[in-house]
Amino acid sequence: MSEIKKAACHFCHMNCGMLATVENGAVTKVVGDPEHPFNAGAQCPRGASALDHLNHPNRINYPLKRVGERGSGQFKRVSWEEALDDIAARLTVLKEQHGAETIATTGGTNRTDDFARRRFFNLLGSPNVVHTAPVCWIPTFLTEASSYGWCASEPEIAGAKCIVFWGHNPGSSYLPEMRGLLAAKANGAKIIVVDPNFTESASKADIWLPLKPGSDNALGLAWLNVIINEGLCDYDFVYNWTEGFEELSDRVQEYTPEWAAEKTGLSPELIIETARMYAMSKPACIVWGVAADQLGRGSAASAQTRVALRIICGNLDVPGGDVMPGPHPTFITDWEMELNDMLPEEQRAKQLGSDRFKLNSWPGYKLLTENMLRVWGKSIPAEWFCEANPSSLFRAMATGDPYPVKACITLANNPLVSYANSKLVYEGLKNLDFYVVMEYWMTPSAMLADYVLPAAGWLERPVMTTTYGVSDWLIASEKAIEPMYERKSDTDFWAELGHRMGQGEYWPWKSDEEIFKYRIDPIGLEVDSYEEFVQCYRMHFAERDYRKFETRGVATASGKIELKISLFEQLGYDPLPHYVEPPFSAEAKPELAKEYPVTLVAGGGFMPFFHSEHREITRIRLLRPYPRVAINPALAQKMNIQEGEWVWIETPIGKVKQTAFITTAVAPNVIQAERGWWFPEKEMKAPSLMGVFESNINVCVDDDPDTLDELCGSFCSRGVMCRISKVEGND
Ligand SMILES: Nc1nc2c(c(=O)[nH]1)N[C@H]1C(S)=C(S)[C@@H](COP(=O)(O)OP(=O)(O)OC[C@H]3O[C@@H](n4cnc5c(=O)[nH]c(N)nc54)[C@H](O)[C@@H]3O)O[C@H]1N2
Ligand SMILES: Nc1nc2c(c(=O)[nH]1)N[C@H]1C(S)=C(S)[C@@H](COP(=O)(O)OP(=O)(O)OC[C@H]3O[C@@H](n4cnc5c(=O)[nH]c(N)nc54)[C@H](O)[C@@H]3O)O[C@H]1N2
Ligand code: SF4
Ligand SMILES: [Mo]
Repeated sequence: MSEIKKAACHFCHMNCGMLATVENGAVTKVVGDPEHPFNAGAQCPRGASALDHLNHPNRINYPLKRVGERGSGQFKRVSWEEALDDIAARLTVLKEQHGAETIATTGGTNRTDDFARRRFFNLLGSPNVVHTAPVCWIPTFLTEASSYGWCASEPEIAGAKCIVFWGHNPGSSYLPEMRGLLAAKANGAKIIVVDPNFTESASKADIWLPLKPGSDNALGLAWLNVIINEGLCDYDFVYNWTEGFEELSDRVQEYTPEWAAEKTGLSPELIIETARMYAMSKPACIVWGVAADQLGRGSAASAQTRVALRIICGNLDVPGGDVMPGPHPTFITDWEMELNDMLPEEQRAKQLGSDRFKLNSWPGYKLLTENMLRVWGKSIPAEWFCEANPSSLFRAMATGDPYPVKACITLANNPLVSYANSKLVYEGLKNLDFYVVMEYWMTPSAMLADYVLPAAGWLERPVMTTTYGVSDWLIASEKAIEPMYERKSDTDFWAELGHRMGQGEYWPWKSDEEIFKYRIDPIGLEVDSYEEFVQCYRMHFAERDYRKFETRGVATASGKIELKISLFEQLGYDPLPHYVEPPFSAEAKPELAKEYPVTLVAGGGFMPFFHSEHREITRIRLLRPYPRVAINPALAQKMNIQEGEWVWIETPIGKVKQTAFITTAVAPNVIQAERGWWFPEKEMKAPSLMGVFESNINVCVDDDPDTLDELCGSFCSRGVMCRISKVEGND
């Protein structure tokens, strides 16, 4: 018997609709769903490899327990009962002896266990939940939320007259979104791309602004200067709805286009022309990418400029502008599922890094939540928005300062590759008393674990996505088959561990489907089961409302849209847009400029990979067998480097090698290295750990606390000082 199941690809954030054919309990075919609005039947190479992922011989299919030394690669198969009983017993002892805060967790990007991890940790009593939040979206979101009470995360580019893609390249990182860009362009919208490199998206732009890596803050300030001084603001909007315009006007006077030209490498004329283009096209959108969150110190300050631009030009929450969704009104959101109130105040205070990086942790979250509850009746989830700082966590693991971290559960994350300063992360993980990883594969990080647990993939479990829990829409998919072998869904893992640790009453559901049904019920669609919801509706969009600041008010302390952000002031930060020197510029570190004369961009999504994933899948790997670093022909010639040759990339903290890709897409003094590299085919034990220190660019990316964003603790991967040299002989 053959059946078609409505699945959703979870190999990137687009969650394209997929149709999975199931025959006799096995998935035999996966194709793009022609009726799905996101992908309209298309599949990228990752989506097309769904069956390879499902059936791959390297997949972890049973719980594994370490039997040799940590990192020796020796594991034995155990039952789930044995693994969960032992994990629960060990965590209970650690909590009793050292306190719940000594147990931490790390997670990956936009996965499926969203609320469950946080619920478990709140009930456990530990505030030390970590994701790559500080470098992925969160500084911008939280700056926006502080200024106008939510994030304007839904740019309506179809109706916009001008669209600014700011450090964002859908041409590599959100393929289906590229259709929107092309359609908007065909519709006559002007496209501005702010990116040091000539990307797929830049190739479609009316104006490409190739600024120096890390100089976004200066460009934003100069745009504000031009728009304010040329009187191009939406004054009705500014006077009726905002606070702080006078102070903003005074503040930006010093940031002239000439001043910014020196910082950005762009001409003053181009800065002025593009500022006018953005301000004079109404409505307009700023679609931002995570480049702007990865500037290190100054990431949130750079977000402040984009926030102010959107406000003074009247593009906030208007049709064709940057729409602010707010929470879904009836669906039970992640925030409602997390049980944040269960985490005692004294445990919140122990959140690592929250004394210094206050916006993305309990101090900021508490204030934001108070404001949001007043206007929306719901807050943003603590997951991603209220976290321990990753660098503080790994330092605490490695050094015991301010207190030792004894145990960690890593789920859907490859810390050795994803966070800055991989060698420090390694020291930290090696130092743990107890480490648990739930994974598809034996990754370098999983090699260090005491238990490695088998995770079910998107064909084996239902998925419901609400964009980190903050969109007013949701998309849902059903599982095609039951999990193969002994794989489990991530949520099942948290629930089953919770049951063993005295949390039973808080985990009343028996399956992911039951949880999702419980959460969609208040929408009132009258479906008998979650599967019926997926078959009949598959997604739900709350009714779209614009200019909600008029009807609902604004979730800030003043009740106004704040150009001068009072919440920043409350936390002790500068409330107005201002300049922060990038942490690795020649001005910031003149002593290093001579030795490390090249600027490294250590990031940017690229096809066919998603972060550190898919290196095992042959037909994907064949598309890009080795890591590549983009080098301008002039620099390559100077360094005597030929196309395809191995090249050392070196910063003061580390050295890795990648192969040369010689291209004029990068400027002569800039290189762009790929991220996420390790080699599943290499030796599966320490110290090699599948070559994780050979080409993984985060070996070279620093996380010195003084270089991190002051508000959110983001590390800098865009604009790092480095030097390159040809790899000689058998180096
Ligand atoms: N230098 C530099 N560093 C960066 C970035 C950069 O641009 N430059 N980008 C940053 C960004 S934006 C992000 S989001 C992070 C990404 O960081 P991660 O999320 O850690 O990256 P991935 O490699 O996608 O995922 C890690 C692991 O999760 C496993 N996995 C995937 N899905 C699931 C699942 O559903 N359940 C379970 N149990 N396991 C799963 C995968 O097999 C993989 O081994 O990296 C950040 N790090
Ligand atoms: N193929 C693929 N797709 C992905 C991912 C992946 O790993 N691979 N990861 C997913 C995730 S978790 C995320 S967060 C998104 C991220 O996707 P995006 O938001 O598009 O961000 P990035 O791809 O990291 O970087 C975007 C652009 O920033 C440019 N850039 C580098 N330095 C600077 C700078 O200093 N200023 C400016 N303005 N631009 C700069 C790079 O050249 C790059 O083109 O992609 C998602 N999609
Ligand atoms: S773009 Fe590719 S990886 Fe992303 S959801 Fe669609 S098919 Fe999957
Ligand atoms: Mo991300």
